[in-house]
Amino acid sequence: MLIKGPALIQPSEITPRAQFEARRRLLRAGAASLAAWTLRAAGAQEGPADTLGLLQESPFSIAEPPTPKKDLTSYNNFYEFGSNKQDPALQAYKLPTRPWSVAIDGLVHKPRRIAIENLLRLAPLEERIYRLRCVEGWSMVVPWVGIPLSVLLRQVEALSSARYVEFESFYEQKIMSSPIFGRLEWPYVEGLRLDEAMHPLTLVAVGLYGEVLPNQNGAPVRIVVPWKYGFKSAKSIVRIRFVEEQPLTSWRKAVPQDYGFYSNVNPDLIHPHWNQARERRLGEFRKRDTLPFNGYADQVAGMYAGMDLQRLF
Ligand SMILES: Nc1nc2c(c(=O)[nH]1)N[C@H]1C(S)=C(S)[C@@H](COP(=O)(O)O)O[C@H]1N2
Ligand SMILES: [Mo]
Repeated sequence: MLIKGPALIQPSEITPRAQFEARRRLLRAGAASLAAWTLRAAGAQEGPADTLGLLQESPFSIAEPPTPKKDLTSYNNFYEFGSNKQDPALQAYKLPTRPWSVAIDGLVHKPRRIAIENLLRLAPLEERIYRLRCVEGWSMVVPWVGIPLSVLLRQVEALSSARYVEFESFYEQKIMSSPIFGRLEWPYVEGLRLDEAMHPLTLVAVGLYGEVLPNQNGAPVRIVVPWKYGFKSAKSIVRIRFVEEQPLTSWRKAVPQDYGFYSNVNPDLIHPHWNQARERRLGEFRKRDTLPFNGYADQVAGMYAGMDLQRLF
């Protein structure tokens, strides 16, 4: 169902706003759901965006309306820029997003460093709408622009000993919180098992709402793992390392009793300190029931067959 887009797209060339709004109206009308559809640049502004031609909608996209952009960009966790949900929107302008590159190394045959400008040349852009939920209890539907992480990981030819990947976020003390912030240490570190990292629902995102990723959402490139709690989705990454042992992630290191490595969305988990059964979607009042694996169980539950998810949470 995918319609192939052009191979040469840069983050600066992501769908202009007007075009996206037209598409969103279609989404709202329920026309999109899982159907592939395209929108020509006709009537859109001139300039680089014209080269987009056709865009594509991920078959993983859900039909629910996206959370308003102002909510996605004004209520954030990005602790390098403070601990209030409003801080990242005010402080993350300090993040220097150019020049930027992502090193992919560790247990691989061909380590590489990929400049942000080249990152998206590796695959056609896909625009994807995902539900992403955070352990704090709020949830949202984000129209991410990104490519599957697997596209990047395949560039380096992993050694057979590699079993996990570790993500490292950008850190610079001059502009960010001090090296130990509360109990969190910088740089922020997250990780996935290799099969999770290769799953087509795991993205490297470079935009949202058809626009370049705002700094507070993890510019210029961040991970998105929609069936896990938000903290697994490392922002502003500079390194992806293939490793043999399960990475010691920032939150686990800081508060091991509360944070598991897997962190799959699980309403049934009996957690020592909080209940994960319900969530509030940004912009809504009434809480809704949280779905196992955030509603992506059909796609991802198989990866955890036979695992005790109460113990390996
Ligand atoms: N580098 C870094 N990445 C991070 C965080 C962070 O503090 N630093 N916070 C995480 C948490 S706790 C959440 S809930 C999500 C929030 O992403 P959003 O602001 O785009 O909604 O980012 C995750 N990625
Ligand atoms: Mo979070």
